[in-house]
Amino acid sequence: MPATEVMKDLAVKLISGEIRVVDLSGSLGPDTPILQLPPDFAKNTPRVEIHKISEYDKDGPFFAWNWMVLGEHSGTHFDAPHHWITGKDYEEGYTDTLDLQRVVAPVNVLDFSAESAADVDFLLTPDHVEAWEAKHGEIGAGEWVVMRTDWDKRAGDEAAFLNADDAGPHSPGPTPACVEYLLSKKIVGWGTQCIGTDAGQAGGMTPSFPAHNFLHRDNCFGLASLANLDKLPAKGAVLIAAPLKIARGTGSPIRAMALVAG
Ligand code: 23J
Ligand code: MN
Repeated sequence: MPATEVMKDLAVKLISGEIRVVDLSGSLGPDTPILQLPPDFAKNTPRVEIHKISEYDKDGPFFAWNWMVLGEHSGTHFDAPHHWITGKDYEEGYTDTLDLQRVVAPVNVLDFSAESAADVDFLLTPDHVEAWEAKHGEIGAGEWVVMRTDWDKRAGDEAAFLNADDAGPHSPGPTPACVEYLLSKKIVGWGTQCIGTDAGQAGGMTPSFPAHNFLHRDNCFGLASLANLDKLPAKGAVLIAAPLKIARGTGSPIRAMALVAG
């Protein structure tokens, strides 16, 4: 079908609801879980704040509006290559310079929610991904890969979402070899439902935070705190994950969404 016909068809099916837009973002506000790195290791992102400017009152008679305190890496968000030292030299590695064509792409949804419920430190390996591909089809170049853990069900309870104890945070994520395997497929990026693209215990891996290290080394993108992956098919949806055009930004909160048939 010619592209002009595809566009007409898409427009009709969006209006009719035959193609649905699924919301993949969590609510962004003071209760949004925020990553907490050990304070002796690094400075942290502040909590989200929403301050009223006016609400049809003396400060603005006809209008309501707010201003915010908002870290780039807050809530459902995008990691650009410049976020990590391994990606620091990509001129197109910032939120305002990246290639927007890349962020709208087919999405592979790897459902490891049962494994993650059974083990909060569950690690996804190349063997897991290959078994998933044998069942659902190969992961292709330019595609997103996201790991379903149903961690979004914890997002209303920051302690449960971060899930930290004396040994640090506990949440599922990929092994270093898994990230390398996905990058060998030339994916555009990797997304999770947890606070970051890496597992809770990834600070102790070699290298530290392998998803960040390898993804951004290869000019690829990360997505974190994704919601509603349980509403997506394993294959067939199109993910739209566009960051704000922050000047020289390293990441951005996003309204992540997927186009889904039926
Ligand atoms: C900096 C250091 C470690 C991590 C992160 C940031 C993130 O998760 C992030 O939001 O990029 S794990
Ligand atoms: Mn981030």
